[in-house]
Amino acid sequence: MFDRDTVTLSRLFTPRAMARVAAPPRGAGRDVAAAAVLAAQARSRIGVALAVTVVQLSLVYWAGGSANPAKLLGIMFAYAAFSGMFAIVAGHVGRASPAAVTIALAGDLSFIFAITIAGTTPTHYERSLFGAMIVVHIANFYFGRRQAWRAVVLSVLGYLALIAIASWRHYAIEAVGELWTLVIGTGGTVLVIVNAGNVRRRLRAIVALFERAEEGDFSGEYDEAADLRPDAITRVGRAYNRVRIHLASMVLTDPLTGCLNRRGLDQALAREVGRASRSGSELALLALDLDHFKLINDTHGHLVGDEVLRAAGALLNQACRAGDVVARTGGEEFAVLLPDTDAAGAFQFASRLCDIVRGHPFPPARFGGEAIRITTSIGVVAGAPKPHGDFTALFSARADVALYVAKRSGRDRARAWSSDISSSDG
Ligand code: GH3
Ligand code: MG
Ligand code: MG
Repeated sequence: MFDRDTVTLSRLFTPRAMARVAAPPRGAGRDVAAAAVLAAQARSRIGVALAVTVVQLSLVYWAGGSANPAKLLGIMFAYAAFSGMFAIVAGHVGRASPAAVTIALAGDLSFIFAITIAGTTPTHYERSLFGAMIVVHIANFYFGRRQAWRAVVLSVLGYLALIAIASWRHYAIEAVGELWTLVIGTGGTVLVIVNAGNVRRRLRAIVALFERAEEGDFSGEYDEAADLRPDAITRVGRAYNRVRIHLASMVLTDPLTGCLNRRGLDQALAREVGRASRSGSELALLALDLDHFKLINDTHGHLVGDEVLRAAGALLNQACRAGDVVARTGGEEFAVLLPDTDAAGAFQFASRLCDIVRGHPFPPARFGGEAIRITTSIGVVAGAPKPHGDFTALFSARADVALYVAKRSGRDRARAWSSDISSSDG
């Protein structure tokens, strides 16, 4: 199950697929992308115009159509020249502003309405709406929702102009019927734009979750309840929600002890520093290093050493209150993060931890033999976080300095950081 979901996700979220649904570029980036799209689409535009004209001419020659071939060819060449020139300029300048994109779309719509007037009887003018819908769809897909709305407005204006021209030429036009066709066509198009926008927004939310996960932050969850009708995107969101639990435990926890690892601690520290600096409360960090641990391995073997580490992690977790964070930061090194704790409270707790570790018989009974006694040294730092950049790194460094002093002053003790600590030897 887990594997299948992973494979599905990896297929869906290749970097290229993610880039396609990522937030659209803004400003200069958007203009560069628009120019590239216009340049790339020039050939298709000219190709489609040629095909439409060939069909219209075929109708004239083989099906007795009444269109004027010269007019059809004139419109086709004018549009091909316009599109080609536009693409050349866009490619050369390397940018196309939103106004330029709208002009290009207006060119497409002008071609559709002009070829309709030249090649279609007024009773079939609604055919132009199908063409206009394609332009709106292209605008929506390649240039975003705003351009799509502009294309809708231009299409409606174009179609109204078409009807006006037909009435002016005294063609038999049923104006109410034509307007009704226009309303239905526009309504359908609007629905497609809104729907596509929703899909894009939901995919962007999933991409944002993956981007956070890439940074090691698995706290975000896809909000399944917000999807009124669960669909394929909901299934992707659900799959992410399942997978994120596994990923979070793989990336943020230490497999031996089940405590957070260094990355998990860094995240918890950043989170707690943010919270404490917002609320103005204090925060404490303890850096622990088991004493003479090498000796445990040398005397009892690595397996027993591992078991002692596992038991030490459990012991620290037991001693902490809810909200405290225990992490294994290295081989026989741990850290404990204490939110809402001042220097005096943290030092008292650290001293109690020294007592607890010293008094605990390691390892668990299943290893038999005599109980192993170990001790730990602890560096303590506490304070109210300042909202400046490197507080987290400074905090950790100070806890390490205090730990170093605790080791140097004889081990099995806690030392609190102070500005003159490095000169004191306890
Ligand atoms: P000190 O009091 O100065 O900290 O002495 P120490 O022996 O604890 O420190 P040192 O850094 O010299 O050695 C750390 C030891 O921890 C060495 C290594 O074998 C052991 N160790 C580190 N990671 C693991 C682990 O995952 N499992 C086991 N069993 N031992 C480990
Ligand atoms: Mg060590
Ligand atoms: Mg040690």
